[in-house]
Amino acid sequence: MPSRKSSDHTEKSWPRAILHVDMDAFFAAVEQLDHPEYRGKPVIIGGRAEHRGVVSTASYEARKFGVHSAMPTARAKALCPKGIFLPVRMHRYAEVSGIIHEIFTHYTPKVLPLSVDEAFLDITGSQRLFGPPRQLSMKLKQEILDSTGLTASVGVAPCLFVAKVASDLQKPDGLVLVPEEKVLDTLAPLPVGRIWGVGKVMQKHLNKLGIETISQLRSWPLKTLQENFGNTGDHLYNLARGIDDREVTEPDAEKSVSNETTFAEDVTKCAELEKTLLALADKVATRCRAADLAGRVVQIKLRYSDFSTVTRRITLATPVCTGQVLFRHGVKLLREKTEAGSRPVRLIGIGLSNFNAPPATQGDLFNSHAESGKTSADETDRKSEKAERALDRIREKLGDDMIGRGSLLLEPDDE
Ligand code: TTP
Ligand code: MG
Repeated sequence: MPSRKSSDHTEKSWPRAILHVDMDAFFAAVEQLDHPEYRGKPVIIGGRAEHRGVVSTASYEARKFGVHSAMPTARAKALCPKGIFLPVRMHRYAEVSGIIHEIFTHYTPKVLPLSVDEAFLDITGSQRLFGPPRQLSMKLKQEILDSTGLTASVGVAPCLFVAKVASDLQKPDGLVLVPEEKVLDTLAPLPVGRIWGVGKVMQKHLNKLGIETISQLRSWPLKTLQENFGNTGDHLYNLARGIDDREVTEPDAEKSVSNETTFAEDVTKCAELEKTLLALADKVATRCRAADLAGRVVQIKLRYSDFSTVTRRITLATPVCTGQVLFRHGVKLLREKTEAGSRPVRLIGIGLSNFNAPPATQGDLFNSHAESGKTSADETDRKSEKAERALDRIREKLGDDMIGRGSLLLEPDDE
């Protein structure tokens, strides 16, 4: 039956293929992985009801009771009294997040991390090596499962927006391919709220105009949409047609910003090494922010007294540009991956590389996502970025010496 094969575009290479991958019930799935007794049960992760906490996420078993992210935990308890309620263990989720984001880079250098558990991959150029999108996606899903024990859902489409929509269509453990000729039909029945940038307020506005679905939106002329929504009108018009020309840009892997120092006398005490590392991290971060760079790879370098030199690195889920965060990862590498504390050290250094656009400049649509406050760690990191940018401005005005480098106080660990 040659005709079946030739009409099945999922078997062919695509002229442009964007893959969106998103882990299933991420925090809850990690808890079920680490605690086999929770598997198959309603698991709800979040703040405590008595502290007016909210739900971060819920396992698919708990979602059947109507429990969902951002709902007050007290309400979740009322809906699902037999649920297993657990606190957020960000440290553990970040560890798994690091593994999956590393896996993404096996398939293409063009990776745009969106959050702790999701990313876009431009796999257009990867098809020669890994096969067409279905084959590549199955391999990626399998590698994630083998390495972490967790399932991910994948969507592939000719553009970012449709890929993101697609990954959500068959959750959990989904795989949905939307080749060009299926884009319009796939989008048509979906509610307008699925369009990026359409929040609750705009959705209400659209509903009032009688627009519930994307196909209804498509019947409105561009001019009318512009009259009603200004510039956003163009955006609505295009996305309703699956037109989205944003790119997944390759991070500049060559570039790196780093700083190192040689001690007058070899240092064995961890406290002193860490103090120096903090000052170096702050300098590196300040330079990165000045150049509008945020990087995903943190690297430290140590030269021991016998001149043997080691480097240790970690790839993060999202790009960072603050001394606070850089230091936090640097110090973890120092404590866990080197002999600091037992061998005298001559030189210490820290650097940031694998630059992508800083999250705040990735476009409004990404902002709206980021602002939904996905994780407490993200929030802490955003706060430290704000604070450090404020310091940058004061330094610019008053000169560098006015503000001590040690002013970067460490926040309590979020673990
Ligand atoms: P999501 O990918 O939105 O949700 P999920 O992975 O739990 O479930 P699924 O993708 O299968 O629908 O978010 C990823 C993690 O981010 C989630 O596990 C917990 C955290 N999160 C919050 O802390 N608060 C939130 O409001 C949301 C939406 C997510
Ligand atoms: Mg997810």
